[in-house]
Amino acid sequence: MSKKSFFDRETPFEYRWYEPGRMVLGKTMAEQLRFAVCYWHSFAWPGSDTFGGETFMRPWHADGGGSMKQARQKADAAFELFGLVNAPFFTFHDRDIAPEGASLAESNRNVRKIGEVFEKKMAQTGVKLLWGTANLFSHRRYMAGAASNPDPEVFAYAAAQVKNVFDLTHELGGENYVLWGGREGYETLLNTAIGRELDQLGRFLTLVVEHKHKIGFKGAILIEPKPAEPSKHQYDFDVATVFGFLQRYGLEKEVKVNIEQNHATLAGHSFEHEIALANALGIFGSIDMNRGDELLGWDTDQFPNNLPQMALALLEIQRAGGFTTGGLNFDAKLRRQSIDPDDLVIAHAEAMDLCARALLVTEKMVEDGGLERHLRERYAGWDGKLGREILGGKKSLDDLAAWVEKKGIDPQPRSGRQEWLEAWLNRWI
Ligand code: XUL
Ligand code: CO
Repeated sequence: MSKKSFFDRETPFEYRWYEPGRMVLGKTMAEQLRFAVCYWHSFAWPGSDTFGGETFMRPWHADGGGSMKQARQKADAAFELFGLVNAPFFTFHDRDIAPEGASLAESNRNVRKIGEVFEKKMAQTGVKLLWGTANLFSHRRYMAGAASNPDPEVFAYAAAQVKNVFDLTHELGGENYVLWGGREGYETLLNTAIGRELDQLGRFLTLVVEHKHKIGFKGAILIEPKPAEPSKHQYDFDVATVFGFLQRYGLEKEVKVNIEQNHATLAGHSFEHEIALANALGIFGSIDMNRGDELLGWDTDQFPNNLPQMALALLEIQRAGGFTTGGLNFDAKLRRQSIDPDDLVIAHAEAMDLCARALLVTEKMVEDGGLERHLRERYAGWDGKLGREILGGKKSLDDLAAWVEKKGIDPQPRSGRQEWLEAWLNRWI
């Protein structure tokens, strides 16, 4: 008798690592990971790329899609998937969930009608909304940007669209509102006034923050950095750039970041760098847990499958104190040949299972405490008298010059011990 293997399609898929109720580092796995399924890649994208059209043939895309009946069918399929993989949260753009109408008023009504469908389904299933966002990049009116558009009427239109989806996010109990830059960037300086466009963006974000306080939204507003694509140069390049922008417009206490793995690597950073920096700057919010392809220089939005990388990212999230309003969103799409409905289930479930496994790796690293011990020793001097006086502003350049001369010190280099630390890391994988 042959043993059932992973490759028997009838073998039911089971989580091997993800146990939602298991305690890990003081919280349940479900509370630590706060998984979210995104609407856009999984239900709105038909499998097209620049060279070819639809491959998935979802029923709600038939005849060009676009009817409200199909939007409802899509919502049924979406909530069925959330239930199948036991995902506690979802995320959406307004245009993913409902078709664009003949006017903004009609588009907004369409979004609101599906919002009512969501409200019922959320109450029935217990699935919650991690974040909502507006699609300010697909329609041709936004080809030169939304808030950064040279035409203030486009700014106003985008503001009206954001108001509708932000209000809906609030009414659905969404825990965050996200702004990804879309086409807020440029192709050529020959037609772009950067200073003006940044001021426009700063104004737009200020309006969103004011609206948050007006409606009493208790969640976080998040910007999602990305260095390029669709624009050659995106204004929200990376975490450091976003922080500088927030400071310039006085919003660094109001807005945090949603960090995406593939956006980090496109900006020339590791995922964990971006999370660590956001934590250091006090703006860590949430993550989009997908990966790129090492050989491709664009945003491939693949489901995560690199355990060491994921463990390092989750370690930085622990160092940031874990998620508060944020969570772990799979902004990830199937490869376009993965056309069976169960491919969608397996992709999410396998990604969730591997995240759970990565969390267990992180648990071992945190409990061992080796890394923190090493860091404490490495920086111990800064907790001593000299370090505290320097940082406390008690020493001028003159003072330090006199002190070095008087003491006759000659600081000796110490090993950074990188290979030893890498060996330490590999013990837990
Ligand atoms: C685009 C991207 C977006 C945001 C939401 O690269 O990541 O889907 O996550 O607008
Ligand atoms: Co994203």
